[in-house]
Parts: sequence; structure tokens; C-alpha cells
Amino acid sequence: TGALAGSMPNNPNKASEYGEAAYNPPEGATALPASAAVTSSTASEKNGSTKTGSGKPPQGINAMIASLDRVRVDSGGQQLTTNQGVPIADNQNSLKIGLRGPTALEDFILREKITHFDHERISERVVHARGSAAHGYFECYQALGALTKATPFAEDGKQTPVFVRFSTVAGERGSTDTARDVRGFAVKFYTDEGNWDLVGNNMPVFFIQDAMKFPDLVHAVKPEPHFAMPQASSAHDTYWDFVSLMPESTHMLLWQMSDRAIPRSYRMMQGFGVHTFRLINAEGESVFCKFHWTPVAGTHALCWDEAVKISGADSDFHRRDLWEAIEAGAYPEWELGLQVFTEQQAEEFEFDVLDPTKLVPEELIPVIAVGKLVLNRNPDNFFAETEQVAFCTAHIIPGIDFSNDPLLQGRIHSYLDTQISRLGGANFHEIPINSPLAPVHNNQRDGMHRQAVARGRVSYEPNSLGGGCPFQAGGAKGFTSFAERVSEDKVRGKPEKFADHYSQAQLFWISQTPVEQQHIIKAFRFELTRVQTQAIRERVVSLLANVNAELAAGVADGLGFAVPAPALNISPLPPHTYDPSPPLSMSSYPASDIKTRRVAILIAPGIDGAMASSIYSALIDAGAVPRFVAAKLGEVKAGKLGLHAEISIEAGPAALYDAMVVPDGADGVAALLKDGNAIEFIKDQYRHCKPMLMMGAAEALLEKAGIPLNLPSEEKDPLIVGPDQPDAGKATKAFISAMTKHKEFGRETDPPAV
Ligand code: HDE
Repeated sequence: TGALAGSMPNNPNKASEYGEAAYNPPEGATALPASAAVTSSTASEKNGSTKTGSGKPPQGINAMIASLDRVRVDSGGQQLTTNQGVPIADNQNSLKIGLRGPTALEDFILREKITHFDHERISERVVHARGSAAHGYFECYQALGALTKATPFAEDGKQTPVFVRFSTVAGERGSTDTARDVRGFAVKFYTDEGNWDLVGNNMPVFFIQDAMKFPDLVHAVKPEPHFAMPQASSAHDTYWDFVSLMPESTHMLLWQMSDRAIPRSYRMMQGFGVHTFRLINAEGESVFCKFHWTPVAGTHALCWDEAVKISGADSDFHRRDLWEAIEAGAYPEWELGLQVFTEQQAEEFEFDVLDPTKLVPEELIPVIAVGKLVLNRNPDNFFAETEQVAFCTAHIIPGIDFSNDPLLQGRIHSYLDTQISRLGGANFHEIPINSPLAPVHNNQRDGMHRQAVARGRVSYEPNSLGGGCPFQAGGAKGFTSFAERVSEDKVRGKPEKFADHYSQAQLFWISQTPVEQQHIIKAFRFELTRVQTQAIRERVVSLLANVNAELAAGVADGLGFAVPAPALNISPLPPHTYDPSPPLSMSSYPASDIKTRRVAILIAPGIDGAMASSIYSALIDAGAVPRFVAAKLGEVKAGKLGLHAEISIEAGPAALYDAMVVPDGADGVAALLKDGNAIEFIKDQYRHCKPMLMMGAAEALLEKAGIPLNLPSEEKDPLIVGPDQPDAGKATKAFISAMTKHKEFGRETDPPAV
């Protein structure tokens, strides 16, 4: 959309790869104003060295990027050809028998072009179809040899190239980014011992305990099969029918109905490996491990009303946000943390570590920080990289191993299998974005679209004709599974501790702030209001009755019925009572700055231009992304200055900004008071709990929008800055500090007052 100004590639890294001449973005094509881009890239260089490690991030060129060079095509200065390299003289007209006659079958140029076009689309991912990705690197803080021989952790400061894809789950490829949904967080490490894919989510638990139920879950949440609705939404009967009959989903349902499911940005969400994995060291000793990614930018969410409005204003909101941040040099960053525990410890836990509906509370096993992930380069081509990348949980490397989590065990099969149909055959590993940096030598041959030209007559092992090559690496170098002792009956079933579906749902609930709890209740109310079948609504609330009485009562009340009897709890074990775990609340991960935050400065003719410009500059200096927003594009007379409106209110409505400003200036404010769009803008900023800097005369706009004013000082809204602070410099400072708080939920009432 034109909503957010141009988003042409302007990655300084790409310029240095291609040379300035071959790569020359048009004037004004930067995602951020030139000055902002400069500010945030210096800021992020500093950022790169805030943690231990080798400091400065590389300029976006890593071994993986270099390996893609051989397939990069740049058509600058080149003539047009067919796929066979035949120069094309006329790309406008098909070959006809006479100017007004039929087209000749022999027009091989037309036929090649149309045939290729006819086959341009490939099937989308059956889940996680909608996603966005970027290149970067993982840097290990310190060698972890005592725990694992996995090569990314082999040396202090070692860097490993990565490609990371974020996604929603239920929606189709073109669906909206801000749907209420779990987000995928898939990391491909191109290690020197082969590719390792850590295919995680932004929530640490899952809906089901056994791979056997995955197709049922996905069939239930996807658009209903008879009429293909709704798109990218779990708010419909089949989804809630299924989960209400699967009490094991209860814990995950609370996560899904929490604000985690409507993140502000991919850059502002956590990631989790979900399952228990194993680490193995060079001595063959093994410990269990859980993986955590924690964003440096803090964890932040949208309000639901905001998410809905963003869907209309810019359904690419998260894709654009990730792209623009990287283009501007404000590289997103996460810290990798591990929870490490032994098998003996695991046996003593009141839950089963093989059960993916359970997490390991950090009070039990703390998270230790082991490295950082930095995304510093956008892909060159969405299809070639983001669409064709194939993540597989089966892709692990020496030093990492699976646990027996029955969900993980099923995934080991699924990901490899699905790529074969999605990417057209068994050679998907040869697609450039999927090929490892580590050399590949084996006796697998042929198949559709084979790229490798294997030389020699030997394609079997053992052989003598090829000198016995390629030879087995042996246990010291090659991948070896952990030698776990297993002696059990072959059965279909579940361990006893898997039956406790509610203790950890309670833990999650009691660990949320009161605001987060209210949001969860409202999300259940919204989703179940969309459900049409009363029995399903009641069945969901009967699950919640096993979690918390206030939760069940809040949801039931919102739906207009009394809390039904709790669902039958079949657990043979007594429920476990936890103390609250603060890390489970998003409020435990605040931001320390306002880098990349989008701020609308509403202007109209007669606004105080000097004040507007100085606020603009102060925001840029703080690393934020201000925009002058007016009724229409072009110059706005503001005192002695002319300000340049970068976007109209109509094309860039309130939901797209993290905060807003109205500078002083009686005439300017008078003009805004007459603009219904401006009043709507202010109402939405307020309703979405966002920081507002309203200088001098702008107070009249608050009044017109119906925002409560003249409150006693203890009830004053801390995120509305300005009216009583005539010094613009001081007010801007206070506003910048208010912005680090992200939102003021104290404003919220149900229903909203404004
Ligand atoms: Fe996936 N999942 N999944 N999943 N998943 C896929 O693989 C599957 C599960 C996750 O950006 C598919 O290439 C099964 C848990 C992500 O390309 C498919 C089960 C977690 C992505 C598949 C699960 C995930 C996928 C579809 C239960 C979090 C997107 C296309 C046994 C830990 C990766 C594809 C990307 C994608 C199967 C459960 C995360 C069909 C069978 C749990 C982030 O193979």
C-alpha cells in the first residue's frame, strides 16, 4: 500500500555487494527518512556490541549469502532472452499469420512464456503458509563444550549464518498478518556440520500431545470445508468444537487467547523450541534442553481492535515492519537461552517433559543466555528464498538430538514428507536457500530437477571402485543418536502425567497481570461469540472452570450464560499448585528504548512548524520513525516553515502508529478540529492505549474526541503528555520515556469509553 511510504530495497549491505552503480535505489525510496536511516544504523551498530561476543555485526554478508551468488541474476544492462538464452526481438506481439490473422502454433517464444507463467504457483504450506523471512547470523557468547558438541556452540563468539522465517499458522498465503494466531519462529542454522533447523513458535506449549491429532487440529482451525470461511481465524465452530473436546488444549488456549497471539511485530515476540530436546557432548553424555529466544526490543502486543483495524489498513503489517527495520539498519535481535536439566531432574518434575502441553517453569530451571541472533539482510527474492525455504525438524546436527516427545517424533516425519509435494520432489535440498554450506557427499541419485552432476561410476557403498568413498565419518565425527535404554511394551497410549491438563493452565493464568487476564477473558468472549453452537460455548467454559473461577465466570458472563459444571477431570494424580511465574507475563520483557517505533505527527496549515520539526528531530535522534501526517500529501504551511506531509490520515490511519503527536498552533488545531478523520485518529490512539504528545492548543482535540481531562493528579493518564507542559523540549523527553512503556492499559474500560 502507499500507506507507509516506499519500501524499495535500500540495504546498504546489498549496495556493497552489487556496487553502487548496479544498485541505485530511486530518490525518496528509502523506508525511513534518510536522516532516520542514518540514525538507526549507527544505533544498531552500537546495539550489536551491547552483548558479549565479537561486537560489530557483519555487514549482512555471510557464507550463506555468498553461496547464493552463483544463482543470483541481475538483469541490469542485459538483453531479453528466452529460457534457452535466445535473444528476443519483440516482447509485445505474438507471431500472427497476417496482422489481423490467427496466432501461429510455432510461436515458441509466446508458448514458452505462457507455459512458464501457467506453472508459476506452487502449493502453499499446509500450515504456516503466510510468512516473512530474513538472513542473519547466530553468535555464541561462550563455548558450550561441556554440554554439547554442536558446532554453533563450539567457540566463544563463533558466528553461524541463519535464515529465519516467521509466520502465522492458520491463514492462507495472502492472509492478514495481524490475525489472532500462534506465530511460527523457524531458524535454519547453516552450520559447518550441516543444516540445523529449530522450528519453533512464539508460545512455549502446544495444543495437542501426540502427532496423531495434528491433522484433526488443523482441519478444525482451517476455513470450514463446505464454504471456505473464515480466513485466518480460529473464531468459528469447528475449531472450538474440536478443542473443547480435547482438554489437553486448555493450557495452550490460554496462551492463544492472550496478547501473545497479536504481537506488535515479529521483532517483538519470543520464540520457543517447544519440545524437550537433548544436547550431547563429545563424551556422549546427554542432558535435556529447552530453547528460548528473547527479543532485545521487548515483547509487545497490539490491542484486538487495533489488530482488526490494521488488517484493513495494511494487511502486510508484520512483513513490512520486518522489511523496513532491516532496510533501515535497525537489525532485529534476540538472545538464545537454554533451560538445561538432567533425566533425573526431569523424573522428579510433577509434569512430564515429553508432554508438549507443559513448560518447564523458570523457577524450576532457569534460562541461561548462550548467544544472540541478529537479522541483518532482507532476501533478494521472496519466492526463491522465503517461499522455497524448507524447514525440517529432522534436520539436526551432531550434539543435538530428539527427545521422545510424541509430537516431535511425528514432526520428524512430517516436514521432510511435506516438502516432497510442496517443492516438487526429493531434491528440494538442492534449492539454493536449502542447500547446506557443509559439503554433501552420498550415493543418493537422480529424481526430478536434480542439480548435482555426480561424477564417476560408483553410487553405492561399500565400493572398491571409488576407493571406498564417500566413507562413513565414524562415531567421533559423524552424527550419533544418544544411546537411550528403552525396554517397554509396544502400546498406543499416554504416560500418566500427561493427563494433568489444568495445573499449568492455572500457572499461566495466575502469572498474568490483571490487565492480561482481562484481555484473555475478552478474547474468549470474542471468539465464542462468533461460534454459533451454544453447546460448544458451554463446553469451552466447562474446561475453563477447571482453571480458574474468575476466568470461567468472566467468559460465561460475556456470553450471557451461567458457568456450567467443570469438565470431567480424569487425571489420576492430584492437581499441582504452582506459585506465579513472572516470566510467563509479557510485562516481564519491557523495551529499554523506542527504536523503530512509528510516530504520527498530525499537522495542518497553521501548526507550529518549528515545534513540529524539533519534535521530529528528537524522535529521530531516539531512533524512532516519525511521519508528518496530514489531510493530504504535499507542503503544509506551518508558521515560517513548510512541512512536508508524508502520508494522509486516510492512507495511514491511527492503528499503524505506536504513538502520536499534535504540535501547538491555534490555526492548525482549528483545522484538525474540523477534520473527522483527525478526530477518529485521536480516538483510536487513545482507545488503543498509545502514548500521545498533545502540545498547547491541541488539548482542544482531546476534548473534542471525548477523552477524559482535568482528572485529579493521581488519576492522570501517564501516557498523555503535553497540555500542561509548555516547554516542548521537556515534553518531548517525557513523551519519549512514556513511549518505552508502549501502552497505558489504565485507560481501558469494557466497553471502551472513547
Ligand atoms: Fe509444524 N508443520 N507441525 N509445528 N510448523 C509445518 O511444514 C507439523 C508443530 C511449525 O516457516 C509444515 O514445511 C506436524 C509444532 C513452523 O516454513 C508441516 C505437527 C510447532 C512451521 C508441519 C506440527 C510447529 C511449521 C507445513 C505435530 C512449534 C513453518 C509446511 C506433530 C514447535 C516453517 C512445512 C516455515 C510447518 C507439520 C506441530 C512449528 C506440515 C505434523 C509443535 C514454525 O510439515
